[in-house]
Amino acid sequence: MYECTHQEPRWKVITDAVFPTSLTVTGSRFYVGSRRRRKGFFTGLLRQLVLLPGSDATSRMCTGMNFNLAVLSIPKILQDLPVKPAGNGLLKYPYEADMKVTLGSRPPCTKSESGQFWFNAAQKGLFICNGDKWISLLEVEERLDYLEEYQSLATNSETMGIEVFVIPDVGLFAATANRYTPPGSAIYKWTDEKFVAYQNIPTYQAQSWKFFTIGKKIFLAVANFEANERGQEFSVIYKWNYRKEKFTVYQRINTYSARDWEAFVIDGEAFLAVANHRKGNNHNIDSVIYRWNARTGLFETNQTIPTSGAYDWEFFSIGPYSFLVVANTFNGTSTTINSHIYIWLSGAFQLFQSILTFGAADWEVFQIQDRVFLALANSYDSTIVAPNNSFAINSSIYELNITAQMFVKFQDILTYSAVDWEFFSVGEDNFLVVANSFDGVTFAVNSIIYRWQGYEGFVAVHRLPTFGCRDWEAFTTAAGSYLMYSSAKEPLSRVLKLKTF
Ligand SMILES: [Ca+2]
Ligand SMILES: [Ca+2]
Ligand SMILES: [Ca+2]
Repeated sequence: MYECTHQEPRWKVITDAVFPTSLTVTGSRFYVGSRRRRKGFFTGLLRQLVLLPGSDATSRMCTGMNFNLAVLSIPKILQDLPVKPAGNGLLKYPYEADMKVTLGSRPPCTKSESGQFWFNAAQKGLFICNGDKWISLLEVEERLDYLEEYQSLATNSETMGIEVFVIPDVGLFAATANRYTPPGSAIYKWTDEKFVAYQNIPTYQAQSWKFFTIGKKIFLAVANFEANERGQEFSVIYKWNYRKEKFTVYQRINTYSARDWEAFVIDGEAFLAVANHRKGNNHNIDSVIYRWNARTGLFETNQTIPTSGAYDWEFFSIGPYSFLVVANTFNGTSTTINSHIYIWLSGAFQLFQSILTFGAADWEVFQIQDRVFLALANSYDSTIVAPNNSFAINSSIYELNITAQMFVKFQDILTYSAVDWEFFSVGEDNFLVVANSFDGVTFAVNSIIYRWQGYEGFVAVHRLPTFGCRDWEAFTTAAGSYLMYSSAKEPLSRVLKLKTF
């Protein structure tokens, strides 16, 4: 509210009684504080005191202080808040207004609650009802404190990739891309705050899943790395059957050791890109971009792009421009090869920029304010010779330089056969988690969470023991935020809960 002298508070009051859920303060007087000699006047530093209508003490403020400060500290919303006339139409004086503060979970906010307050103790927020919805007056932004193991999920077999998605009015799901054919891969449904097995789908050394929608149609595409029992090699697009509430086969597409699917929309048209890793022993093959044909209801080849051991596609758009970046892992002799960023121009993707990568396994695009970044996961540098470690190498974060119209290296981060980056936010803070999979000796390596610290870039803040870590996914439910990771080396995935304060 205001301060008369600059003193740090040396103590705080902790009440032993629970704050009442409903408190009438009509006719009440509040003594904020007093000092022995100048009884009745508050001196000292007062933090986070909200002035409520009807309790305006401006006229009683101690002398010799800056009046503007007191005005400034009244939340703006309260300054304009009209005090609603009571039933008889007479405008009450502010100090006669009926005040009501409700605790607990979000109470209703209609005309009759207008001007009332809700204190959300769980999230430390004070809200006022404007007759329609709760408006935040003070809200503590959540901050990541630490992580807790939340669910240990035994999977069908080792899991190469996880995809978490929401089907509207149905729920939250996770699809795991599992190694062995029987029983194949699995879809889990978030039930009673845990993932529970929902559907099994036969896959052939599945590498990843991609969820996407076209209008009301809901799809899930799997990248199969191996041929089926009859030697046919294809990846499959599944479609959600609303009636059966299950995914069913929709379209099979010939792929070659497929690693990844990417789904995107350009000018209202839906596309799918597959990362073909190799054909037999040949890693220098075409990856394919398919376009949705609304008439046939099928994906058709739109463009082929030569790739070298393609591992990942990542789509992003900046303003009117659409980009697709590929992670090239291996060209048959070396992992130190270029990966390419393509830009969509006149109906096709054209080379935009090449970046030297080292067994590139993943690109992750993210934005912090108006800055655009690309995080690259480097897994292996084949040019490094023993006793030096080909796995303990830098992964890099690139930033788009608008003037130069290219991505420029922003930061190098030492990683251990990095295979995935995942970007996520908690409150106002931004984070990257890396999947470190192998340090040259063991698969038991820490995966690291980095926090965006502006000028310092990304700074390591949490070390998470993982085993053969393959993929990270971040997701949020009404109950909180979570990270999930899969292991390529054991049939166990884990959900971690983000504890905030
Ligand atoms: Ca991808
Ligand atoms: Ca990623
Ligand atoms: Ca991921």
